[in-house]
Amino acid sequence: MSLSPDAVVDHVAGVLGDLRAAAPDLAGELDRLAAAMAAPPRYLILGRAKAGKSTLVNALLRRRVAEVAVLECTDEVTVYAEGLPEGREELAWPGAGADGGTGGARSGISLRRLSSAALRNLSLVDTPGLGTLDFRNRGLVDRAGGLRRDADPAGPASVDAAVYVFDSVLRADEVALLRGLGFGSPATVGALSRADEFGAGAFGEADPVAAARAEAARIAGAHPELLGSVHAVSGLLAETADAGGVDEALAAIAARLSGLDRRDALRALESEAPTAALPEPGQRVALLSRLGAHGALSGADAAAGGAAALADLLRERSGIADLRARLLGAGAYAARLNRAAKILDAAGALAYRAADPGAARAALHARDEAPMRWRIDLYRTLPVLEADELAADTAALVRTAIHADRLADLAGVGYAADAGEVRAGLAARGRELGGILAGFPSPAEEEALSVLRGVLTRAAAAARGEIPDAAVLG
Ligand SMILES: Nc1nc2c(ncn2[C@@H]2O[C@H](COP(=O)(O)OP(=O)(O)OP(=O)(O)O)[C@@H](O)[C@H]2O)c(=O)[nH]1
Ligand SMILES: [Mg+2]
Repeated sequence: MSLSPDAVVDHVAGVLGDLRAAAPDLAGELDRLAAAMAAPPRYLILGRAKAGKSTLVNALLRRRVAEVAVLECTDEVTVYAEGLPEGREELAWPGAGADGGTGGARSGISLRRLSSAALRNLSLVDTPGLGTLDFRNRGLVDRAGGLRRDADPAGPASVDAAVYVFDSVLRADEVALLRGLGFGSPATVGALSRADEFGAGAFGEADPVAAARAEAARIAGAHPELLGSVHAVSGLLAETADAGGVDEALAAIAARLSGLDRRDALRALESEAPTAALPEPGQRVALLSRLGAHGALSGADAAAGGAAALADLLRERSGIADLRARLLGAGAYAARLNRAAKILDAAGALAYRAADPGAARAALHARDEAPMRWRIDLYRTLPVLEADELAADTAALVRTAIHADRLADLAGVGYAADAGEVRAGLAARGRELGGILAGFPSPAEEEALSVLRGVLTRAAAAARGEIPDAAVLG
């Protein structure tokens, strides 16, 4: 079984292909849906004002495209997607009518097309900060949060997943926001930003990046229903390393701190007056603005080896590779499940308009038994389950099942379990579901449990050797 994002795309492409064959009159609209399913997953980047969202966008795109500033800065929602010719075009807000709901003024949402290898597998939507002071920006953030529900699934503003950027503890209003986002925790990725400044930052005794990584793991463990993972990142260090901010001149300045006593190096970075290490004022400014104090201190020795060595060190400190792997791996898989549900719904609505609706409906349902389908149907229920504290047990069962790639996962037993233990585990799971159903399940729980029951029944048949494992798992 491959639980890759591509496996989800392939399933939906198969369904749309079947439908196209049965309803050639719908070819144009079905091709549009197929292209939308094939386009890379799109992440909404959300977080408080100044959390480091735009810096992170630049770091992930390996290019300085988003404006970054010390003061509140981003005042538009920008969809970054791969395409040529490069350029910016204004979009209308989904569901807002012909003028984008602005009465002719700027809509506040635009599509920025870039030729970028980074965007081939991932699309990002930068937003103004939550809790922003500017009234207009606040409206934009609210609308951006609604893109999941309102946007045409095949349109450029349709989002599948989110990256929540924050730089300290999650406050109550942020938890409430995350709970209402509706992507499901596997498609909601936390970025604990400014890892280089975490805690006391460069000026404390502890390594700020190590402390941020420990805190990220703690937050992920505390909020499994909100965030599928949390990654400590320094957008600044990643942006400098990957978006062309490191050159030999910068490395030479940083190398001036190499071999210094730590206190002397800190003093050189803090002091506005020239020091022996940094005699020119511009040197200190260059280090602080492009590396920050922690980057300058921890990178000094590497910088003595040149720009490439400094960039490698910054990349490691930044944590960006870990975040990127999540966005392209498990996050992308969940994002694909979200988009698949929307595209299949749109295809279902289209089928009614086919010249031969009966044939179209039959084609649409031809792959209902495909293993990928239960995962799509199950994932649909997850955002509602995760928003309901009373459904936490069901949500946990659903999260496990979504990612199950062996019968043992569905049975809740270890990989070393023998066939008998797997069968017993599946039976125990079935009783567990029965217990939840005998309580007061919510409609979303009933829906999830009915899908899960079907899966467990087939898994039990597979465990008895009556059908192949792949008929259940893919
Ligand atoms: N030290 C450090 N500074 C950072 C980091 N990320 C961003 N910054 C700085 O923080 C400031 C704000 O960064 P932005 O990326 O503009 O933040 P934003 O969340 O997009 O801000 P708004 O769009 O105004 O909400 C800038 O001065 C950045 O250079 C980081 O990882 N480490
Ligand atoms: Mg910004």
